Amino acid sequence: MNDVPRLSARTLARARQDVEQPGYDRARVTPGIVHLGIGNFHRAHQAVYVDDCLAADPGWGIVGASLRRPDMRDALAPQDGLYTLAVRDGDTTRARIIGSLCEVVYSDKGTAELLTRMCDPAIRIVSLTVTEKGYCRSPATGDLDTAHAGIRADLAAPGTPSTVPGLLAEAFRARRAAGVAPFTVLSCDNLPSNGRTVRRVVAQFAAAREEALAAFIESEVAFPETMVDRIVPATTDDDRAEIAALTGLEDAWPVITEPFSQWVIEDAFSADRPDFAAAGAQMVADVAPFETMKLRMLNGAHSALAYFGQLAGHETVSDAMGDPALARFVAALWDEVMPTLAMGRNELTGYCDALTARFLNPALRHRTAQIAMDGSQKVPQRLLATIADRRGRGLAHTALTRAVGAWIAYVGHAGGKVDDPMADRFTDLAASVLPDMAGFARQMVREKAVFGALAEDIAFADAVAEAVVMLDRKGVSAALAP
Ligand code: CS2
Repeated sequence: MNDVPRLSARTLARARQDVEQPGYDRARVTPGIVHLGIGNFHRAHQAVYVDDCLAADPGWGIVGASLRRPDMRDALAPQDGLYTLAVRDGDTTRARIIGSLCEVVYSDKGTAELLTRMCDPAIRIVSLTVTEKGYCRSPATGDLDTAHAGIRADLAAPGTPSTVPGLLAEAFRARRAAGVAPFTVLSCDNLPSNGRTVRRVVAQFAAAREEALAAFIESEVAFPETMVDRIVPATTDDDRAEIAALTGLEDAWPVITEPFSQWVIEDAFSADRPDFAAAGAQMVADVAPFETMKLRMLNGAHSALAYFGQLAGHETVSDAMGDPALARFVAALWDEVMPTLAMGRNELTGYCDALTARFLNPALRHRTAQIAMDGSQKVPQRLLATIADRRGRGLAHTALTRAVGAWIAYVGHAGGKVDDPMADRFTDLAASVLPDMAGFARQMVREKAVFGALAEDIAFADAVAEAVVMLDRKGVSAALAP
């Protein structure tokens, strides 16, 4: 690869002809957005919509922030923030260079530099993809987790915050003190009511500092709800080599995705915003029906495929969905979810067909291990909320219960040592209860932070325990046999 030049502003013109390039003068782009959590998802989603807005208004460039690691900055700084978006569909890959990222900030000495950017009056939106756990909340109640080590540290030293609630509260305090209007907080994470979720943790954090600050945030700051959707697997070295060959430019961190993309945004901003609709986003008054559909149908099935897939030895979502037992299971799961949604049957059937095709896209190689991460943060809104809804209406939920069982069996088989903020707790439970899988399942269901009110439901715990034992004894295919 030595003769392939590295992607940068200087080498951009040397990209192969069929590689799409920024359709605006990058020299005129100035920052208007700070984005917290600059990972692959953001770069394949929001940053692309923004890229499409920059020709009309170059004042919306993005300053990306990594909160934990320097690797994205180190990859993109030599590339002047440029990176390749590779859209894969079956045998074809289309490459496009995205230029909306002005800069990536990260400092191992803390977040002072980031706070300075967040307080710049030109910044009118702070958006986030920090994953479920970045909100430092209890997954079952949605309240700020005041026992969280990062939150405790930020409350003790609020001027040098490191958590998302701490950073946002401090930025609002500083802007207010300087007479600068607040920015809009735009959560792009996969959470129910993501706008209200972030508002709640920020306001609760602020209230623990100073009531007046909390009141200011509650009354002056907009936190629009959004629904985000695009499947974006982690980048591999094979992807890097393939993309360098395709574009003629070496990119240290290209991003791979599917053709599909959807962004539904509540049209309620504190200040101005780019014309996202012109870039294909849907600006609506109520995001909730879209968000519930996406979380329960797409993400619910994704998590189920991830846990069953891991148990059955399927490396990717397309392998798992190609397993007839799992495809049948997903159809049964969707049958249970659909009556809990606001959309009509026809619309939902079309949605299921589209999801099936997306899951089967073999070119994505979306690993089940990646989706299996952070189950304690994902299972509540992806599976348990639907179960609670169906129980409330006296409806059965066999498939949903089995999916929860698959998560617990997956955690149990790993002895609790999974990639999850609650891994220590799960490891303790596993050590005290296993090899009694039924007992482990009952103990897991008692975890209020995950199961909320369902933690008290003995009949539910019994049903989950039965599903886990079946999976453990018979294996996935036999346990799911009709
Ligand atoms: C996935 C999501 O990793 C996961 O948990 O379910 O990232 C999923 O790919 C996106 O929500 C699709 O929009």
